Amino acid sequence: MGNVKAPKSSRNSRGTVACDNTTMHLLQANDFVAETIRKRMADNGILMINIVSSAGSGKTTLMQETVKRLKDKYNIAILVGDLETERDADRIKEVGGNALQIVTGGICHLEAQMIWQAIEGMNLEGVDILFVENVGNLVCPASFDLGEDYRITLISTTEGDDKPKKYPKMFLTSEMMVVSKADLLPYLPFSLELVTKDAMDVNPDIEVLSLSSTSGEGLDEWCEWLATKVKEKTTAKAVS
Ligand SMILES: Nc1nc2c(ncn2[C@@H]2O[C@H](COP(=O)(O)OP(=O)(O)OP(=O)(O)O)[C@@H](O)[C@H]2O)c(=O)[nH]1
Ligand SMILES: [Mg+2]
Repeated sequence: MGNVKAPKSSRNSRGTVACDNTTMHLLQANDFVAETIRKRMADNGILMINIVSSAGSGKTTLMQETVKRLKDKYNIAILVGDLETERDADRIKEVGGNALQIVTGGICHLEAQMIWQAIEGMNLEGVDILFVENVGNLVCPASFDLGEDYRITLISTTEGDDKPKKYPKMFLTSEMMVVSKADLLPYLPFSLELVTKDAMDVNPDIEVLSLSSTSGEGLDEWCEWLATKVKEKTTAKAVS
C-alpha cells in the first residue's frame, strides 16, 4: 500500500483497518457516494470543507464570520446538519449567506447520501466554497467521509484541552484542528501547547489554527488559508 491511506471511515487511531461487518458495508456504501461527490466538486472546481466538532464549539458563528468577511470575494454555499430545527441555516442567512439546512431527524451525523440529495437541489454554478457544518458531535461524524477536500475539527477552549486523545478518530481523520473561542484563553485552564501536542501525537500531519469569532483574532489567517485552498482547487481544475 506504500503511503496510500485507508479510507477515512476505516481509519482508527491504532493504524489498523476495522474488521468486516455490517457497519463496514454501510460505510463502504457511504464511501462510494462520497467519491462521487468528490469527483463532482473536482469537476466544478469547488473547494469542499466539512466542519466537525462537539455541540456548541462555535461552528455556525465561524460560518457567519466567514460569510461576512468573504461574501464579496467568493461565492459560498453552506449545508448545515442538525437533528432538528432550521436555526443554524437561518443564522447564516441573516448575515447574507447561502445556506441549506439538512434535518437528520435524530441521526447524530451527516452521511454522503444526505449531501448528495442536498446538492441535487442546489445551484452550484459559480460556487467557490461549499462548507458543510456537520451535526455537533465529536464521535459519529468521524466515520463518514462526505467527499470533502478538508475536514476541520473545531475544539473550543471551554471544552478542555484533553479531547484529541479521548476522541482520536476525529483528529486522525482531520486535516486541520481549529481551536475556537481563543478570546477565553486567559480565563480558562486550557493549554494551547498541550492540545497541539496531543493532536499531533494522534495525527502528525494535522494543521493547527487558533481563532476567535468574537474578538476576530486568527480570522485573517483563517481567510488566508481558505484563499490558498480555493486557488489550489481552481488551478487543479484548470490543468485537469
Ligand atoms: N466567547 C466566545 N463565544 C463564542 C465564540 N464563537 C461562538 N461562541 C458562542 O458559543 C455558542 C455556540 O456557538 P455556535 O456557533 O452556535 O456553535 P455550534 O458549534 O454551531 O453549535 P451546534 O450547531 O449546536 O453544534 C454561542 O453562544 C456563541 O455565541 C467565540 O469565538 N468566543
Ligand atoms: Mg451550529
